[in-house]
Amino acid sequence: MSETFYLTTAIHYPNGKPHIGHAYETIAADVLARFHRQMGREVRFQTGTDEHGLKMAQKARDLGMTPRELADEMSDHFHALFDKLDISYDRFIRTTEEEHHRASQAIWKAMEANGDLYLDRYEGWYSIRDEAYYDESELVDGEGGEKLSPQGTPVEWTVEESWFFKLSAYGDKLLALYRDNPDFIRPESRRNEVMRFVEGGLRDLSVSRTSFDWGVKVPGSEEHVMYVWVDALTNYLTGLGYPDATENMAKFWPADLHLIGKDIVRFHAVYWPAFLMSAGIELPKQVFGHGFLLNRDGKKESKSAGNVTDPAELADRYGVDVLRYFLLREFSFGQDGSYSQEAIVNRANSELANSFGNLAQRTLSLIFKNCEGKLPPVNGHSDEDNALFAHVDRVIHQEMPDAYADLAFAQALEAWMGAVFACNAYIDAQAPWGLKKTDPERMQTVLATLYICIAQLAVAVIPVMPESMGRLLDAMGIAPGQRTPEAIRSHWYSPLAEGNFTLEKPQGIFPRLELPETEGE
Ligand code: ME8
Repeated sequence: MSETFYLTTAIHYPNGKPHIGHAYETIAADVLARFHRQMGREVRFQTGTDEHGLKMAQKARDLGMTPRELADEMSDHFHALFDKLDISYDRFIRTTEEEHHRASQAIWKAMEANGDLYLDRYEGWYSIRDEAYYDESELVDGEGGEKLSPQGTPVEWTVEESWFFKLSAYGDKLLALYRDNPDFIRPESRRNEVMRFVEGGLRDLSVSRTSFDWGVKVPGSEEHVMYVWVDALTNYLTGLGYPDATENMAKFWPADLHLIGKDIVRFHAVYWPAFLMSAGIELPKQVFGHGFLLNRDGKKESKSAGNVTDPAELADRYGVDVLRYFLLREFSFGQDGSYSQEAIVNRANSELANSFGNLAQRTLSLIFKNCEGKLPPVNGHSDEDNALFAHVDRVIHQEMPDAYADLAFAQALEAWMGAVFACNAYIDAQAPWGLKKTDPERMQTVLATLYICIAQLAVAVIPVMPESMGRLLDAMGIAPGQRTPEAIRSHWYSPLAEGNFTLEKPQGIFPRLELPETEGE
């Protein structure tokens, strides 16, 4: 059996349309899923929508809809966006699915059977937007002196009867988990934050609500619905068929990676492992909290702040692959970054159109014109050819896979760009356009060398730009089954070069982009 890899994104609140942060996280997860598949692993990739909770209920009420209607409408937008962005998910989960209610009740019963749930009264500062209670000491003062959560959202003093989870009993076990598995929480800065939080002592967690009924019913206590985070986190199990002992559970649980944003690390790295320990279920291997995308003014886009860029519009305007490339190339994944449309255009033009696109276009056009579209033979290698191969090999066999596996997307693409620059420097130095008359054999070798390097570099960025690299490799006569770096190096070039394939007149893959007139002033 091949090695497996189960990764998940957060499930998104469908209380509005998706914003760029949702696209960012899901694209990053998709790149990883595609990368691991390319490495021959059996990947399962899950995303979806988180449809319960007070936030959904309130938003629906404001809009004069039922929560179910709101969830249906908005979940469709997420689904459609992810399809548009070429997200290769295996399962799109909605927490209103009946299977999910069953899974959430099963984990609840397992925690109850372990003696970790009890009924009491809850009073505290509750933020509806964050769906979380905060300790008095965590609150900050707003501009008008009002109390705000550490995320800057309004809080209200709330009193209700509630089921509690004995989180306080899990502090030492959690600290042991973090100590024994230094990679359980990444990046390091988030791990430190969580460890400090847990070392400060954990209080029991209120895990049910009676003030509204939009959620999963508590088994045996039907006037309570589960705190939305209990059911939300359980989605990662539901998608594999829990509580049944399914083939997918056996194959894919524990999850290899929960990819989430930095604001919800505490839920995934403290509550979730505690719930799982309580229920006697194995723990996921890693939680990675990525940074936030901010707009050009350094502000976080959010539905509640109303400053949302529609990622589908960006994809229509600049191209899906350009957007995917930009988001992963521009920012260091663990850190926040601010973006602008000007930055998208600049990055796409300098790196995709002018560097890689132009390299491919120049090379293929020369083969088309000077070699009648037939792939030229390699007539021995010079030191320059060998140096270029060594550079490209290092990048695609070592630097890029290491960086992808480490979620260092910007580094993977920086290494890729370095190899593209090396190819451009090589073509300029070798000037194959001048060799046709003076040394046609050398021209053939130079073009063949570039052809191999371009194909290898295209394969290495398939996870980031699947559609455009697919198009380029099709045009180069490299079939889907041949799109592994190993296959390219060892098998395909000679049969192609023996005349089985003829290039069509090459079309540019990345057009030069322009900024719409209203942007970038
Ligand atoms: O938190 N930049 O849902 P959500 C980057 N339903 N990432 C961002 C972002 C931004 N500006 N804004 C949000 C929830 N995110 C819960 C999750 S999981 C069991 C339940 C990320 O729709 C955010 O950090 O508010 C989260 O990982 C994801 O988008 C969904 O956010």
